[in-house]
Amino acid sequence: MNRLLLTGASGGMARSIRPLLGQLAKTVVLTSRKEITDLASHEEWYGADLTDTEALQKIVNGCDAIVHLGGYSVEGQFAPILEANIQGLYNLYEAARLAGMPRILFASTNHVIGYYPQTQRLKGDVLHRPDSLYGVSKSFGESLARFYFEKYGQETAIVRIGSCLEKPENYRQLATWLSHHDFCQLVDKIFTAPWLGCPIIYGVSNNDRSWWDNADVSYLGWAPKDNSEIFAKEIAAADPKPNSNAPVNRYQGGNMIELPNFTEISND
Ligand code: 15L
Repeated sequence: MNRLLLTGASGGMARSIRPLLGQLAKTVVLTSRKEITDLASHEEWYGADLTDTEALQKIVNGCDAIVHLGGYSVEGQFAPILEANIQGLYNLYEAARLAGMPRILFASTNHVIGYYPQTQRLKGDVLHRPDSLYGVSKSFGESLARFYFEKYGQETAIVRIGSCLEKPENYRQLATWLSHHDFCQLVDKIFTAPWLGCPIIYGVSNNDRSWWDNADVSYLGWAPKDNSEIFAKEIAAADPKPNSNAPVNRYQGGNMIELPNFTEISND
């Protein structure tokens, strides 16, 4: 690959995959609102907002692949979510369509299915049960990706990311954890697969306690290696008696369900 674009490039997840992206493409184009100064020799940075259609078009032009981590990634009020995850995502897909439809990895979230109980095992084709306005905006994103695939043939890997962290920090994350290493392997599989289509993939490591089933996307050959079980004792020591009635321990979306109404959340 010649040029690979990474949006939302100043965030934590982006930082974890930057070294890998350098192995996938000659030039890695980073874009974010916040400036990135620690550029490697194969990286270029362009400041842009997803609402700036002209700037976005210039950045997307000439790219062979897009890892889209940009956007609003927590619960909040509607205006900024609308701007980044709905209008902004539409702008990205239009820019991609006009630029010849480079393959896209769309960072969706487990919060599109957050209201399912933790006792249920899910495949990618279940009905959405979003747990937040943020989750609703990602549901829109999944639909938009599917629409561009059906109408134009735009390939997208819809990745419903669990909890992509250095290590799990509570009981719920023993199920939802996605290690940085496994995420890197997934990115590699998505962009090297001869055919991708528009699959829904749960972004989760090989955790004994996972609630998600990726059997439908076995054709990608992704075999996550890490298992959160090695952190289970540490978590049990910190919290020996988790409250089984607390939403964080009942619903897949965890503490997103416990948040106050979005109108009460400050976006600062
Ligand atoms: C997400 O989608 C969020 O971006 C992140 O802040 C966490 O809430 C994560 O999901 C999770 O469910 O652990």
